[in-house]
Formats: sequence, C-alpha cells, structure tokens
Amino acid sequence: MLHPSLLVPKALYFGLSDNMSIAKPFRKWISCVILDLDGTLLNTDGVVGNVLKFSLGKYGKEWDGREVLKIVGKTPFEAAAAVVEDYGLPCSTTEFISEISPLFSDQWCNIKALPGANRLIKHLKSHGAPMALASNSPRENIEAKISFHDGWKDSFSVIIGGDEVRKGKPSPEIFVEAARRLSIEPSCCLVIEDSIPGVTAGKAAGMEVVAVPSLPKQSHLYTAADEVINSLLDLQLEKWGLPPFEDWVEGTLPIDPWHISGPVIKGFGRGSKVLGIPTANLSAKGYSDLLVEHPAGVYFGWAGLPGRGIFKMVMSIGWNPYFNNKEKTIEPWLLHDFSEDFYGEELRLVIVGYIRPEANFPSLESLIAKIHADRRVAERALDLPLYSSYKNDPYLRTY
Ligand code: RBF
Ligand code: ADP
Ligand code: MG
Repeated sequence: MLHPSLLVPKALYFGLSDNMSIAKPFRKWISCVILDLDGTLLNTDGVVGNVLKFSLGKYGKEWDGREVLKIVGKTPFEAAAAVVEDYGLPCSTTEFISEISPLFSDQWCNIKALPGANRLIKHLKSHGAPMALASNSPRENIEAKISFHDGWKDSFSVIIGGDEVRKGKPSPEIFVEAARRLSIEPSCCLVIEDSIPGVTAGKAAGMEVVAVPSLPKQSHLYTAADEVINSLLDLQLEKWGLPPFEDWVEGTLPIDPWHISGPVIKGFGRGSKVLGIPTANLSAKGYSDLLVEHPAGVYFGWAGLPGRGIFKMVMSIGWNPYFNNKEKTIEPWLLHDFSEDFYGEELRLVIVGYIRPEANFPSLESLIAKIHADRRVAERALDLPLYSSYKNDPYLRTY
C-alpha cells in the first residue's frame, strides 16, 4: 500500500499559488498559537514617529517620517544608536535612550491594534484555542501596553517578556519557555511574528512560523518562515488545523467602515493607459495615518461624486513605484462608465470590505484579469444588505 501522503495530488501540496505565501508541503496539526506583540498585534512603529519628532525637535532637528524604515525591527538600543548617528546628536546612545524612554511610556495608550489583531484574539479565545504572548520587551511594558486593549490580557494563558528568559529572540528560549508553561509540545505551536529575529527564534524552537512582515516588499527576507502573509487579515487558520475564521462573506471580509474624501488628482498609475482600467487617485496627504493602518491590498465600498451620483467602487491601496514604494496610494475604480475625466471634483468614499492582499503578477494580462475578478466580487458583495446599506451613508451625499 502506498503511504496516504503519496496519494495526495502534488497540486494540492503546492496549490497555494498566491505569491504572498511561501507554502511548504506539509502542515502540522497545531493546538496553540504564540503571538509576538510589537509589530504583530500592535502598531508600535506608529508611536515611534511621535516620540522622535518631539525629541529630535529639542535638538533643533526635524524627523523625516520615512526614516522609520531604518529603525523598524531593531532592538531599542540599535534603533537609538542609528538615530543618534544619523542626526549627529551631541549625546551618547545611552543618554538619548534615557531621554526618550519616559516619552515612550506616555505613548503606550496611543498604540493601535494592527488590522486583524482583535479579530484573531477574539476568534481563538471563543474557540478555546490556547494563546501565549511572547515578546522581547520587558514583562512590565507588555502588561502596560496590552492594558489599553479590551479583553487581551485575559485571552493569554501565558505572557512572557524578554526579561524573564536569559536570552531574547533570536534565541529560541522565550518560545520554548512559553510552550513549557502551556504544557504543549513545541511542534504543536504556531508562532506569529513580524520580525526576522522572531522568525529565527520560532524555527529554532521547533515551531511552525507564520511571518507578517511589518515592512513592505520584504517577504523575500523571510524564507525561514513556513508562510509569509501580508497582514493578519490574510491568516488562514485551517491550514494549521485550527478553527477557521467564519467572517468571510462571498470572498469579502467586512471591515469597520472608514471614510475618506478629497479632490480627484491626476494619477501616476498604469490604469487607463496600460491596463485599460481607469483609476481615480486621491492625494494621500492628510491620510498617512489611515493608510499606514491599512494593509496594501484590494478593498471596496461606495463612492460619491457630487452632481453625478453614488457608485459601486473597488480600489487598491498599493505601494506606488512612482514614490519608490515608500508611499501608499489610493486608487479607486468607480464601477460606472463615465464619458470624461473628473479631475478636481470632490470624491467621497465609504470603504466597507477587504478582498485580498496586494500581489505581484507575472504579466499585465494576469493583473488585468485579477482586477476584473475583484470587480465582480465587489459588484456582487455590494448588493448584499450587509454592504448595500452603506450606500445611504450621509457622508456620500454632498449635494
Ligand atoms: N497592482 C498590483 O501591482 N498588484 C495588485 O494586486 C493590484 N490590484 C489592483 C486591484 C484593483 C481593484 C485595482 C483598481 C488596481 C490594482 N492594481 C494592482 C493596479 C494598481 O492600482 C496600479 O496599477 C499600480 O499601483 C501601479 O501604479
Ligand atoms: P491612470 O488610471 O493611469 O492614473 P488617468 O489619470 O489617465 O489614468 O485616468 C484616470 C482618471 O479617469 C480618473 O482620475 C478619473 O478622472 C477618470 N475616470 C473615468 N472613469 C473612471 C472610473 N470609472 N473610475 C475612476 N476614474 C475614472
Ligand atoms: Mg515584533
């Protein structure tokens, strides 16, 4: 008799054609999830900018938000050293750290949960799947940070900080200790991590690891992970033998609706000319926080153009090559035939759902086909009462 695994068609093993996921053939049967905190559940990077803006200001220097890319994923000491050097500050790294530490503590109440973090915690808790929190930051800081998020502390059977083990990540110790306290075999633990040291630690602990890189376009650096996903919204728990999310509706994930508006500006895209798909552009100015919060990907909702009407809309939030992939842009496609452009007109959007992560396509034809598939998904979903009710949102009516 053939071993049962040999009877499974190869296509199934490698069926995860989505280029976001570096899929390995075998999935373990997982019984618990060990989560990283900063960058995985919490958008800690968001407050880094606030603190640095303020503290660099005292030295007469101006923080350029883009440099956040240089410090993400580093230890606090390495990050501080990089800033001291880059800005030529007249102080030592240690002095700079003691200046900024209290500022960081003041900011913990402002750290937002990353998209999908609350959803994941609630889901696993409601299914009784054990969860641990394993973070390099000291236990006291972990407790302080999560205290601002309802229901988080009680959801974790184990919380373990970098000060409770001899060596933090990339050493496997913190994860091995978390598994020991959960009384679960390391091989039955799934680690979810945003950083490379965290992925290294999880693999060294003998665990399965899903990476959710906090920096864009970095998935190639995470080859040690068992899977790389774009955001927690894309986590497929059933791949790990865990209870699947049940909130997807006809290929769409309802999200807390958000509003955005502004004059339509001339785009930088390939839309009309190359893809044959016109995409309006909204200036990202004033929306940088909102955009940082939303993973690059395809969303949909309703669009209002004063004097013209309210239309179904599918859009991409993408890293735009025009900006060297350093800025995200919003490119809505209004699902209606317009006979002319509407540059300068006020466009109002209510975004109600998520479809998929941003992807790379081998050819323009395959990108075009996918965008049309997105359109069909959005068109159908927007007829469901769940989403169609937002067509009456007063935000869309400016006339
Ligand atoms: N471009 C991509 O490179 N990857 C995508 O996954 C992607 N998805 C899109 C989905 C929709 C609904 C629309 C309207 C456009 C999409 N684009 C995508 C194209 C993108 O808007 C634009 O062409 C690029 O950002 C280059 O400017
Ligand atoms: P690109 O999409 O390559 O940036 P253009 O800037 O040439 O292309 O064209 C996009 C413009 O076309 C939009 O800004 C808008 O004024 C107009 N437009 C016409 N029909 C639509 C539509 N259905 N959805 C979005 N924009 C449209
Ligand atoms: Mg992290």
